[in-house]
Amino acid sequence: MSIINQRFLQALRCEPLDRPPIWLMRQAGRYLPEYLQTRAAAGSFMNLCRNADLASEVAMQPLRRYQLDAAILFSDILTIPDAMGLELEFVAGEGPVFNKPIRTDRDIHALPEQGVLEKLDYVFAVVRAMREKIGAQLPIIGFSGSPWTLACYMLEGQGTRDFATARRWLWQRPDAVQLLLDKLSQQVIDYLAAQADAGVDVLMLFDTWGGLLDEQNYRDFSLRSMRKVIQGLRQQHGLDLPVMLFSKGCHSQVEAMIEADCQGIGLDWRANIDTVMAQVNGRVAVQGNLDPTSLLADTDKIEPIIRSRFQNVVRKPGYIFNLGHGLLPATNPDSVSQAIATVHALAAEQG
Ligand code: 1CP
Repeated sequence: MSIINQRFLQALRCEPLDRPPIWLMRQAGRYLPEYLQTRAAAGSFMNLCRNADLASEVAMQPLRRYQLDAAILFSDILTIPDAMGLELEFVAGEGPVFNKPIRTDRDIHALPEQGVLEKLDYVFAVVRAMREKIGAQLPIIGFSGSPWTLACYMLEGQGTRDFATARRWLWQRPDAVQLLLDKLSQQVIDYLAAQADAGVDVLMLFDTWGGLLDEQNYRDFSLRSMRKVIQGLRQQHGLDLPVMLFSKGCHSQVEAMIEADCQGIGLDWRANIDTVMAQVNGRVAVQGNLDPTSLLADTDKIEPIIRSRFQNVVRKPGYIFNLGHGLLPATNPDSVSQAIATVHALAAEQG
């Protein structure tokens, strides 16, 4: 399908543009009253993810409010471990919990390698429903958690502050962790390829917990498995869709990420966007990196914040405007409008 709004795809090829493409991590979510209403109708977050009508509806909600240049699949990164039998639950106020986390090497050996994709059919149904609603208008981003970030939740059993249990495994049982990452990499390859078959245009790996690792472990465990995923997509499935890596807290590893053969890298808010854009110099696209807490400032403060951070990059080839992490539930939707309008104005002034 030939997508009408090519801006995001052009930026991923580092082509010059009159303004950067704009999309926002967690653009569909709890800061929107209409999202909360739809989630309530679904009964729970996982019910929402499993209902193609409602999940595609919430993916459309931010597109109706804002001039965004990409849609993102509405789902979660923890769908793969759930389909592998760990039994995901979202406990109110506590976030994701696995009823059957990995406790021993034996649990890793016992993880299924067959039959996982079939259990994820509901995700591909959401992609198809989104495509039906969006038509050719916008590109759709498909995604997965990175193998390491999935392993973090599987070894820990839930989200924690520093994933100390998962990190301890790395030092105590590195071979077992590599086996886990290899098994996950193959699942991620097949999962992303199936999303591509269902109609997504760009693939993104969320490596939210890559930044918990020291440099060597980041390369040996997290980045190594993401590189495997990219190679698998290309070699096993013959796919040439652009792939973006978002390793939160890893901007000192940009060179290694580029070597992993990705087309774009996401930066969190701690990176200096000017410095990284200069360093990358058009070899891959760079996405980011507004601090999501900045959108909690008074709405009239948003414009000067955006101007001070992004004035030098809005016309640079390969720049994609986004946050440095997901939109927070407390965000005022009007502040999001203000941020987007300011990016438009900044780019227009430089025309
Ligand atoms: O209560 C609710 O309605 C659920 C909130 C929610 C939402 C809206 C969760 C639970 N997941 C999502 C959707 C989601 N998750 C998307 C959809 C599309 C969009 O961006 O608009 C995406 C891409 C994710 C990815 C995701 N889930 C990540 C990676 C990105 C990131 O934010 O770092 C992670 C770490 C998760 C796990 C997860 N899912 C949900 C929560 C609250 C969490 C984080 C828990 C923790 O802090 O460990």
